[in-house]
Amino acid sequence: MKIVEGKLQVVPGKKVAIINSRFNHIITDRLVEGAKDAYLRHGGNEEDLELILVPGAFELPLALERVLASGKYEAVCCLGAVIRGATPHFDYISAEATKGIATMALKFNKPVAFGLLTVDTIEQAIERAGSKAGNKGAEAMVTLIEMINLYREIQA
Ligand code: INI
Repeated sequence: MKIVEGKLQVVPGKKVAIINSRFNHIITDRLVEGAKDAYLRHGGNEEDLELILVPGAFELPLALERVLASGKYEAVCCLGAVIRGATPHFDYISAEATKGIATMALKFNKPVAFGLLTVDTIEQAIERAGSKAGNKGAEAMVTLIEMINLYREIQA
């Protein structure tokens, strides 16, 4: 049986964008650090990586649409952190961001990684931004690298 899967090696010369949400930046800056570190450790060049900042998670799909429509990027890693508060706001923001990111990935048929934390507490966010539960930004970037290579394998 032939197995088709993506390598964990950055494709040289292809631009990759990170879109990060500034809201809860104490957390999301750590996700960017993790994503950048993963990209470089898997053979990427810093010049091929661009960071695009948006105000909050709700804006992630809006910027993603523009970024993918520009045709400049091979793939996009979306990062952010939605932390539950006392009102239903969390549910609306996290649902719209999640649905919007998936919709844009399918519309433009490009690899897109989902590195949006949706957590109940700040402690859960800290755990996932470079402490005891790892760094979800790094995990999202590794997934993105695999999917870039998988798309190429399937197209070939
Ligand atoms: N944006 C986030 O990224 N995380 C949050 O936890 C959050 N909360 O809780 O409000 C949040 N809100 C801002 C939102 O994403 C938009 O930027 C804002 O509504 C303006 O469109």
